[in-house]
Amino acid sequence: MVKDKDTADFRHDGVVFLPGAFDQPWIDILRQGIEENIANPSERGRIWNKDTQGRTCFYDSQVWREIEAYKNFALNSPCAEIAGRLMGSSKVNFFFDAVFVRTPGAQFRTPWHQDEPYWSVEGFDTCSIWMPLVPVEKTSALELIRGSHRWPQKFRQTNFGALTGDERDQVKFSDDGTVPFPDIENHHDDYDIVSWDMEPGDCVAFNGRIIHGGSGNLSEDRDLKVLNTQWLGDDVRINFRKEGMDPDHSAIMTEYGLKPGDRPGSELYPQVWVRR
Ligand SMILES: O=C(O)CCC(=O)C(=O)O
Repeated sequence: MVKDKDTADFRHDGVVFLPGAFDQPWIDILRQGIEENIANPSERGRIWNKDTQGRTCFYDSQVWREIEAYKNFALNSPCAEIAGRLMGSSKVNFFFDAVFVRTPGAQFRTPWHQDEPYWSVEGFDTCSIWMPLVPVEKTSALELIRGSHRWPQKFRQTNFGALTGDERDQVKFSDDGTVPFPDIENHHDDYDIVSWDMEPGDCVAFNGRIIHGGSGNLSEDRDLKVLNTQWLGDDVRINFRKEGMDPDHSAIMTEYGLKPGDRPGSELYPQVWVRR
């Protein structure tokens, strides 16, 4: 399913579109899981945005150990192999799941950001698999700036805590050497931005350093339910960031005996795929 060209494109562009990567049984399993998740959010679940008409964007993460459907998908679906082949890694550990659920007509767009600066790990070899469980038009799908995972500039990231106002979510990106993101939203044509019309079963796989955002802009009759799973390849090591992390795994990592510099492992970050 992953061709040599996909692996080359993933390395070069930081993103590939894989149509029809997952078959109907996985879609059905995940649809059931996401409904269960919406009905029973974890303590990390939160509404990122609610507009004046009551339309919401809900986010939750790291729920796979509680929701059987997510666990099954993480451990048994082709995801880990897809990620491993795209990253060119010898082994792949599961990192965590995240869901993004927008109600019909929600306009809220995720601010432009990179994922790795929020994580409790660091490394180039990461792969996130963004998988909508309903059809999504290109204008409402995740947008990514091709090749930006290799840009040398360190950007000051968006504090997603500002969306919720919740003290637990606050991340302070004030490190020297960072600059604010340029105004990508109002200068779309200046960037090599990609997104795709997608059907359930399709996915977009991207490197944790690529600049991405968007989604939303939904028409009145469209909702958007997405599961994103994040995967770790060969060079990834644990890193606790003084500016904070979101989601912050440092406490649970410490509880499991994992410390900065370690390769993520244990039952928290299971190794799901090995190259043979
Ligand atoms: O789907 C979205 O709105 C945001 C997804 C995203 O930023 C991510 O998965 O890192």
